Amino acid sequence: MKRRFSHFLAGLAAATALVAAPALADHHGPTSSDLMNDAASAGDVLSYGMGPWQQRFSGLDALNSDNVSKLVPVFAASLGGEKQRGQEAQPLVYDGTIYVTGSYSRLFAFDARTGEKKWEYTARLPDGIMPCCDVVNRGAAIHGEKIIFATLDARLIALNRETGKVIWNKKTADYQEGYSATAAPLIVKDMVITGNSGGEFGVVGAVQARNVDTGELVWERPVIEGHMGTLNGAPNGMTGKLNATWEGDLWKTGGGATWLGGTYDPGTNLLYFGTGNPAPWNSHLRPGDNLYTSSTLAIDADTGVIKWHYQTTPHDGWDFDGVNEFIPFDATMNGKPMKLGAKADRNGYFYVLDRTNGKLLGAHKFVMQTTWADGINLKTGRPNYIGEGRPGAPNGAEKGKVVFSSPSFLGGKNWMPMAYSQDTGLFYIPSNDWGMDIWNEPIAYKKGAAYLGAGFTIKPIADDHIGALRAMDPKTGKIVWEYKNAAPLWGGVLTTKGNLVFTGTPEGYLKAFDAKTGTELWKFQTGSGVVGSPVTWEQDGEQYVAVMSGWGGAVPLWGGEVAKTFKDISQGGMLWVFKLPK
Ligand SMILES: [Ca+2]
Ligand SMILES: [Ca+2]
Repeated sequence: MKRRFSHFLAGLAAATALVAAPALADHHGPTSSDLMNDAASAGDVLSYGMGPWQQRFSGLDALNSDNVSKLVPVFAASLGGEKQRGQEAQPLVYDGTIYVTGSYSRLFAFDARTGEKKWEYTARLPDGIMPCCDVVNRGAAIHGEKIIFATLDARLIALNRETGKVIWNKKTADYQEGYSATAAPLIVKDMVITGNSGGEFGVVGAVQARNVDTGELVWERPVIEGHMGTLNGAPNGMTGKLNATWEGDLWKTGGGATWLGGTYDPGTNLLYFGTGNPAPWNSHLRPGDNLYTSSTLAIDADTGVIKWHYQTTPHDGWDFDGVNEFIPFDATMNGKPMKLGAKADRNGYFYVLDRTNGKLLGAHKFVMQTTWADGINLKTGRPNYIGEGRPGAPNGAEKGKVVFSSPSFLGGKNWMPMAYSQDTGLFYIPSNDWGMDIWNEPIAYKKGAAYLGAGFTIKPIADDHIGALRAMDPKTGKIVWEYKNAAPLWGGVLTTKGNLVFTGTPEGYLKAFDAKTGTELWKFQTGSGVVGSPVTWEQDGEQYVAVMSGWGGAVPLWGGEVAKTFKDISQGGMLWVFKLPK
């Protein structure tokens, strides 16, 4: 009991720090204030990332590195259906119900004590949707009586969380132009904030804020310079400066999809959204930095105005989307307490920024090899590019010079979210060591068609692993420990005050590690690859852990020569829930 009580006090302190007054319980469901307090409320998991900072850190320690070896399943619940594929969702837990999204734009409600299905909603998807990288969904958002998720045909749907009946259903973009949506929505100040997918089809990345009760648009901010933002139906200024870093009309199909959603810092009122690759991949067709692609943007939550940007890969030529989660954290650096944020980028570097102004404070390689750049210049913030690392320009109709590039376009880290422990001060990065042969080809934009102008083959670069879970000290850039995995890691990470780090593997295991040393302490075979994000919460006085199992995602579609590490993995679609025996 001592442990739980101390956690309660810590939670109370954190809650007071985040919101001025504790919100009164609303019998209709969680309020926006409850969502801001999610990291401290141990009895529920109300948001993607377990709080607006999305640190994926739980203050619970009843389950810990001393007893995790005894962890056993409570139940498993099947998503059913003839079609399975990747299950990348993070569960939400509220009021005795576990909510999970499934492949093919489905949403399920399960009894959190028995695993019995309460209801299921399946979106009716049109023919001709164009998801680039499997039919996945990463999670839902909860607010009041609603549960909200995005669908593969670029819609946002709010359901009654008790019945599964539709409350509102809004088109966010045109799927026939190549738009889709897979990220979990973020709820801030009674607005649903979402990005868009489709960077491989020449779409224009944008962030939208909608009224959570009606689904009506409040503001929109396109992230490619030259496009106009809106606020309450009126123009609200151009993004950047027309043609400053794009030639001609290329900005009209410039990419920069904001496909992984964002984080939010209540202290600065800033939303942090990453932006995807510029379109097309063939960089010789678009001279310039191509702002704001492959960047982190800080956006005013009330107006949708961009307050600062930091571009990780100016003039990207390798599909280094900059979408990865930017996680706010507070730490003392150079003797000074600072408001920081960190991102482990597709390009293989881990960036630490001042989250109030975007100033670069550190950039550290977290993968075995980066062939495209030799470090990041801390003064200019720009990569030290290696000229021969860029694939060559096509010669007429012939493809350009093939180069070997590492990381591969699937990234030093892809979508799968890292975690930050307030206890150890370490980030836990689910990373991959792999390279690719890449070359450029001629291409012209055609609505609704792939807009790459490039070809590739993914290759392993190590004998003993592709995946590597790495503990990164954000102050020093030192990798404190690493766990190597044969197949590429593709699932999210959870860390707890119980000195634990959880993540899944394509080989089918959910694993627990000692947060300080990386020693593997526990594993459980779920029957299919784990590419979802685990969560933990307290229920009836016990600590629970849940994760989705179901192999899929981008790797089996694009895996090239690394496919042999996962060729025998079975598909699936199960929610697994664990606790210690009584
Ligand atoms: Ca919570
Ligand atoms: Ca991309």
